[in-house]
Amino acid sequence: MGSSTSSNTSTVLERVLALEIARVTERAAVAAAYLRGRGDEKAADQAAVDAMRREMNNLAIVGTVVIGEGERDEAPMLFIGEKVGAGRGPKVDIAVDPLEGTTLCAKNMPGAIATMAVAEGGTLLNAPDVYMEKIAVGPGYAPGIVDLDATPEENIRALAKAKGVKPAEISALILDRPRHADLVAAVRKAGAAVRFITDGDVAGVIHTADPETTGIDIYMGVGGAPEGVLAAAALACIGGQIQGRLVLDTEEKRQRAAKMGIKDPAKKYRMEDMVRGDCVFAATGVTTGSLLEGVRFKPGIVETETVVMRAATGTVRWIRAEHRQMEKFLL
Ligand code: VTB
Repeated sequence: MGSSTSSNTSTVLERVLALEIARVTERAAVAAAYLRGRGDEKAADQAAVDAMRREMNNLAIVGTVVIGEGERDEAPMLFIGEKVGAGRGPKVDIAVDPLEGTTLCAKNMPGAIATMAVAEGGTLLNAPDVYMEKIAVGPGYAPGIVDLDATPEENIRALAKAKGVKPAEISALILDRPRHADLVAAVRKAGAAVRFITDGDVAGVIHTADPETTGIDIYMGVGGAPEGVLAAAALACIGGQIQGRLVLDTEEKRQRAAKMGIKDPAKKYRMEDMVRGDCVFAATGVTTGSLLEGVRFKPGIVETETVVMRAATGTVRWIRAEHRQMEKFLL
């Protein structure tokens, strides 16, 4: 292993972090999994945050959280701006969602994951925890095939045409929320099918990358901005397109965004604007979903499933781990 200076960040992202990052999401996922089905979202989230932070501080990085659990004045752990890592190694930006789908975990429903991304320093969008309008499709389409500024009908028609199918053969994934009533009606009017998810749009966006398996061609709608940046990090690895626009509908939100350096509150971010360099993305299943198996507790063994992806190479690794050292999870 070479010396860990910022000049060889790429090498370090590849050779060290691809495995190390999996430890971090594994640990967060197991911590949350102990609290599956207890109806306590906060406790599960806190357990995942604590575990993720502890494990992350073993990484040989000089990390700054740019997408985190909240903003500095709220002083949660893993707040935006928090320095993480062992304090030696490359300077990196960190995006975390230690428990994506807290409700799914609290209710023990499919699809909760622990997820994070590590990117070269200064290359991830620094976004406040507000809503983001999103649209995403998988790889293989001409740039700009769908667009946030086009109508849902136009997007469905353009996608169907590019895929060489009728709109009726297109499926859109949308968060099941009253705010999406008009969007859902428009997608159906265009002839496409809607599949709903109750939560978890990071995995939702990732599903567009493999429509033959998932049956999902396009993700549309308004979800969390942090999840948008994490989803962009994943798509930067596996291909596809995502656009996002922050929903800054109050003066307070515009000011929070301005403090993070966002000059144009109406900016439409392309994937390349949210993730500007190499990055590594990882997610471990907490509850079994269509992307990942959840944590399984067996006598003397904890099993986890993790996916690790890297932007520079497009490599995707699926890591099924059997953990036999229980002490590490009980700290
Ligand atoms: C969004 C979505 C997430 O929660 O943040 C959603 O991006 C919250 O939306 O994946 P509501 O405020 O409408 O509940 C998730 O679904 C899970 O954290």
